[in-house]
Amino acid sequence: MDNIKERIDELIKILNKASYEYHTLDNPTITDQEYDSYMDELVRLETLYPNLVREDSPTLKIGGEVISDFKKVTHEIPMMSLGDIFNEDEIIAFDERVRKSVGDVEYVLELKIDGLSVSLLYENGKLKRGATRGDGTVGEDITHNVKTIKNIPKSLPQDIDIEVRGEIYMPKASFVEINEKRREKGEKLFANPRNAAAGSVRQLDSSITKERNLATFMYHIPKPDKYNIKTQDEALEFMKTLNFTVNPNITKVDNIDDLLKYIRYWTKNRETLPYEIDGIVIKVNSFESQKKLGVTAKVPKWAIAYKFPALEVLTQLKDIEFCVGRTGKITPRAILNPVRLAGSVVSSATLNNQDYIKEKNIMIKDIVSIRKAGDVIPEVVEVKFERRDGSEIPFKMIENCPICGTKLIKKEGEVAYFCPNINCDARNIEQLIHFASRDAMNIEGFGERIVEDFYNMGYLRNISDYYNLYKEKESLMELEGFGEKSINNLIENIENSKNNSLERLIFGLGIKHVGKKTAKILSEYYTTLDNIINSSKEELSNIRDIGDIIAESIYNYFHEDKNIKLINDLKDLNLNMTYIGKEKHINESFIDKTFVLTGTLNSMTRDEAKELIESLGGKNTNSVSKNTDVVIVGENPGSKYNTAMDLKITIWNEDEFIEYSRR
Ligand code: 1X8
Repeated sequence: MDNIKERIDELIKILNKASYEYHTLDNPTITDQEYDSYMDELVRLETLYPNLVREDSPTLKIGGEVISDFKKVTHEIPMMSLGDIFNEDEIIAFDERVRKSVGDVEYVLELKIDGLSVSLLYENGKLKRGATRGDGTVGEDITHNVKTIKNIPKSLPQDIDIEVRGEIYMPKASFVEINEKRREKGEKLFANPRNAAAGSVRQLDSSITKERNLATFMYHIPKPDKYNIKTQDEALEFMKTLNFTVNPNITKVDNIDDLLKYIRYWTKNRETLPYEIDGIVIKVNSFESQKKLGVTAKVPKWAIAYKFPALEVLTQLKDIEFCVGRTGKITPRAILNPVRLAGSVVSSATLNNQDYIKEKNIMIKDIVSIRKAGDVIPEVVEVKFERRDGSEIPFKMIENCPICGTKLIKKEGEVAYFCPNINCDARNIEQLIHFASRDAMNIEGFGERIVEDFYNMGYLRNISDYYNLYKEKESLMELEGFGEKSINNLIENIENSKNNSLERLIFGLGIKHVGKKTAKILSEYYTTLDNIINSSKEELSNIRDIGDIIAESIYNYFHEDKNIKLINDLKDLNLNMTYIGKEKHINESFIDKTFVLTGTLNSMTRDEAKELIESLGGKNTNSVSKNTDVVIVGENPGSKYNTAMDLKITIWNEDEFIEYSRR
């Protein structure tokens, strides 16, 4: 019997260690199969000897517990909140106040996790209670749910009594996955990971919480004296030895310059993290100094939260407008009361299509929350229904093109409406903008405003007009806001674009279903535009990645009189119509530098990214070392990201990578 008990203890130790390495350290040392076989052995022994089943056995099913209501718990030491500051001047003022009181000071800087605070109570090394912050004094007992969170240890490696505090959050990946499932089931979507985490913790049935994949970072010990801990960074280290997950991106600084550097770094790079943060917490490291600084009625004077510019804000939706794209597609757009969002002023947001508006039940005059999607185009997240007062105006889809008045059509299997008029001004202008855009002919200077003006003045009605603009030089120079120099620049940019490789021209033509990638495939395969024009539908559809629909669209495009004329005009104007091959521009940011990729990029595959790096003169390697020049970090990066930070290697996020590659 003693032998069996020993083996059970041993198995539990192995399984707990494996689970900790897997969930907390993200660094498994045994395979899933090994884990399963230890677990099987433990289950077998426990079935044979039920009196030896330990209270904290990992076999005990966690996540089936259902409670009838949340018990109130009183925090022995109140859970404080922090004072908020919003700009660098306030950070400097905080630092000055602290120094006035305690002299030289060391700060611990921590990421402010956008989740909800939790208190965990252990007795004799066993998890006894989990509680929310509540109003700081009285919170709610969520022990049954806390037990389902994988990186919260159920028992500690030391048999001590301790309370630790931290943040429960939902990783971005879990958030996306959970909303995906909710969408499929027709359930209401969570607005953001924070709301999703809060909703998941307030569940009576813990099996629901378990499915939500929550996680924690612990950052505070309320009674450090008991363990002879004298500073915040010792407290963090101590929690690590107890198998709690402590955020890895924590640093110590002793001067304002380094403090601001950290703040600026994370303001810029927070999107690269796999979880959301809403600021930086600045804490005086020494507990003695903390005591000296003291507290106010509500918040400590030894710590403060610097809040980032908001990623999501409320504003009023004043109106809904409709944009006509170059293919005639109609996209509704929300006109907003201008608000600051993530560092810029936003006055409109996309509404995608009429179904999206209906799904979210959006009305004109609603108060809505908006956020930046993928960090660029603002998007309406949800309506604040509780703010409605009856004056809202229901949305009605238009029936005619807002520009040319033609009756809109809806095609089989498509959600969006289209303007079918191929001479619609809006379509023409969008097509001209597209032709000059960066990924197409890359004619610098021809943005939205100028193309629209030149179109309305009659200088630019179709694509070939770009290449005849030089004839209008004298009269263009007379226009307000243009001088000889700027017109010369525009004309030179147009001239240069004549030498572009074929794929840019093909993409620029705006053939339906032909994106950048298809344009490249066609160019590589056929090498000249004439070969493409003379190809049959069958031949086209036999090319890798080109299906029947795309083949049909390409074939039809090159057999329409209007387009044949355009191509002939462009030929006469001496545009290059052959594939030049891999464009190899040597780029200062890449040449002779060593790159490492980690995480998933949104706009390209790993192989495409590697190809791009090499085409610009850079080298790819797989592991981060002192010799690495740049680490490119996508979503859900691995440990390479942390190594890069430890080694202080330059980190680019995806946008920066793309930005540098285009210079
Ligand atoms: C709130 C938070 C703190 C920390 C991280 N995330 C938060 N949401 C931290 O100290 N690392 S501290 C805190 C509070 O005291 N209200």
